[in-house]
Amino acid sequence: MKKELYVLALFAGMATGVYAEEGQPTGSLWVNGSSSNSVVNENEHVSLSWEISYTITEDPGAVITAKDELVPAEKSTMEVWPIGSAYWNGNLNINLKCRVDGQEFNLYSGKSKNFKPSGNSALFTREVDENDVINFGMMGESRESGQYFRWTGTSRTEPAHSFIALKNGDTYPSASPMGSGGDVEAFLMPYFDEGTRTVVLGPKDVIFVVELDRVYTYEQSGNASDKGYDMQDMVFLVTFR
Ligand SMILES: [Ca+2]
Repeated sequence: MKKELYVLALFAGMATGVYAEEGQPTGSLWVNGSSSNSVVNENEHVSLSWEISYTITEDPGAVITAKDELVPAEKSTMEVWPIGSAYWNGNLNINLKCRVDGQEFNLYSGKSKNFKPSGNSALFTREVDENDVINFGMMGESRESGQYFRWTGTSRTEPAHSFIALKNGDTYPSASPMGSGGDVEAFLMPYFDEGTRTVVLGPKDVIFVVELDRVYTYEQSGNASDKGYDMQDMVFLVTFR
């Protein structure tokens, strides 16, 4: 321990003007009352002070485009996790596909009620490169849903673009109960700040809230009693490591 203090005291004397690597803590550590030439002797008791700054980097895992495509910020491992699905009381089938740079994968096909986290394994894991374009396709199997995939990569003004990708701090759409004060499913609550109506996520996460039945919001349809556009028919999380 005494030897460590000796080394630290020397370091303090030399610490002025030290530059740290990017992302590393910066600052100084010094022996109180010492000058830059001081040496701490064995058996001498000293008190240390320090002032260290940490840089917190909030690099996004991926950029969300205006068409809700994801573009990784760097080469990384992408994981897709099911959060929940409240689609026709859970009894009808839903489907989820993913396309990474044109290559298509089937991620889920089954009952709505089974679309939920299961142990520690993701629904889908894939190595992705910086600037890959990642798209998702979502479909519900009711007669009202139209039974076609609603793909990202389409304009948000298209009726079938009935979903949105959101990152930490984003506000939920006003058309959804999360944005307007309606009923929010329990599975979505950990990702929802009720006070601000914003998204709560890790910095490298993206959440998709998806409407699988309707193509028009209440405002668009003009039918205020139609609560079908809830964007909770399929909810999944995409994370980058
Ligand atoms: Ca719905």
